[in-house]
Amino acid sequence: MRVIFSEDHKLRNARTELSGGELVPPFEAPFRAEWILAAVREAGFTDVTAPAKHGLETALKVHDAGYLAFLETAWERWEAAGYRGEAIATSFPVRRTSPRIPTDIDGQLGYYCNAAETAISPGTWEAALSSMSSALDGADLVAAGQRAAFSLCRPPGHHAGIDSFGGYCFINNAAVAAQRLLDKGAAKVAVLDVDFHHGNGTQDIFYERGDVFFASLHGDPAEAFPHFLGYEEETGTGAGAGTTRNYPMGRGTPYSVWKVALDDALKQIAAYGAEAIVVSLGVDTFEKDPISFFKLTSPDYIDMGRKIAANGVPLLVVMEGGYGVPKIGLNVANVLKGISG
Ligand code: OKP
Ligand code: ZN
Repeated sequence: MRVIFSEDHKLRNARTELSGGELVPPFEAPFRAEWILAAVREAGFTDVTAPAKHGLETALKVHDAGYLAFLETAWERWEAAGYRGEAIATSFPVRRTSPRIPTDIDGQLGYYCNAAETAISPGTWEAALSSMSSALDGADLVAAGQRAAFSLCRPPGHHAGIDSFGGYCFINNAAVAAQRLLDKGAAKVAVLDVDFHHGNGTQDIFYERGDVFFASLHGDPAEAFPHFLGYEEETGTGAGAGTTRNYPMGRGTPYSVWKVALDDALKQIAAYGAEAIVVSLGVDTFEKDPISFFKLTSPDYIDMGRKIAANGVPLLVVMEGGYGVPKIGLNVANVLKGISG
């Protein structure tokens, strides 16, 4: 299985995350990708290539043009405003506000932000582009007939919506990859999100579309980030009616329970008739993850990979979350092993 990885992920190296009222070193940091790459190589996945540089053509089919233009220049505008810290949104258009988009950087930062823990820093845009490029090259490999590929994306993407960033995410890599698979000839694609956190950005992007099925297994939003989306009753609307499935689960969920939801999600994806599956792979379901509350163990990830591959359709695995401990590398490698059989 080919691994697509860009060293430019290192350009996303924020100093701060707003956590518990403090500015702390971000959980989503460069060492994550280094641990994952080392473990994946160690497990025998040594065919690692850097992605080509891609433009925004595909991203513009899943994101708002004004949003992408904002992201591209947000840091320079923040710096030009004379601020000394990183760009953190402080004011948000919640209920009963004007639909107008402000013109100043503070107003736009709040307008386009869905979660304030995530600071925009120098290099964030360039890193997000490189991450998107890894997803696009992976999609192209799968479209060209590969059974499976692994896009080692960083920063992650599944919390980036049509027109918002947050949850460590800027460009929705999995959504861009799914769009690319459609553009290369697939009629129907599924995104299977197994990250601990609900893929609210991906759901937002495809909620009214019938050409992408979205299924997410995650911590119950009543008690976990992203808090405001991911309930069972959200099943899609318009042309997308019936093409969203959510599996919220509670504190302490072990693999024996989690895998029942996975089996159902895979059954739904097969019934939908997806020609390829993009897997939003987060390993923050791990028992030792510092910010999550499921109880998966390292061997569970091998079985997870086996189950996902059993559907028989081509797979693009896109990296999302997983934090804190070097074992995130082993857990990712185990998923790839399970997929490879
Ligand atoms: C990104 B991904 C912890 C609060 C967590 C942000 C979580 C983002 C997760 N103090 N807030 O889905 O792994
Ligand atoms: Zn996550």
